[in-house]
Amino acid sequence: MLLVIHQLDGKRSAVSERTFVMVKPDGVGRRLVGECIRRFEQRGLKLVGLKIQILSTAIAEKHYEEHKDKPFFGELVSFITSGPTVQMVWEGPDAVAQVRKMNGATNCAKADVGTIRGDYGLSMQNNLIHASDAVDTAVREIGLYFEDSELITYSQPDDQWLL
Ligand code: FUP
Repeated sequence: MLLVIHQLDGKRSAVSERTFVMVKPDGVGRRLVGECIRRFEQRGLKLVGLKIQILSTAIAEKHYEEHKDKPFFGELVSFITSGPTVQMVWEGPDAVAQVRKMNGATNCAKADVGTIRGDYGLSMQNNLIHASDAVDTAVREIGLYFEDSELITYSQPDDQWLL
């Protein structure tokens, strides 16, 4: 979802995007929701949608439909539906790629230290957090969890320093 092209100076510009982020049952269970939010906020991203829910099997299967033929699909669906999850939409320049970088590699054991997965996990399945891997994926995933009316547009006093 391309929103605005910010002219940063004569040479640079950044495209503002929205990306979908979900703290998984292990992240909620380990009380890491605040830590995830703190990192994205302090990086300069803007929270424009937020909810907490235990996913139904139907929505979990839809979310992970690209993996439906993989051997780990059943375990993945039962893990993601096993407890509360937090859904968020974050907005900002290059948000999709920046959040993926901040989350780290899928397998926490291989994720760089300094990323959420690299700092708080060691597991492949229990990897704490999900984020969209491309702008079109973000549009699909945001649509799975949020109505348009649940996402807000607003400005903040420090926007001028962050774009
Ligand atoms: P990511 O894009 O980092 O969320 O990872 P993928 O879409 O490749 O995988 C989705 C989830 O499936 C991962 F978060 C963890 C799980 N998974 C496994 O359990 N085993 C695998 O071999 C690959 C992924």
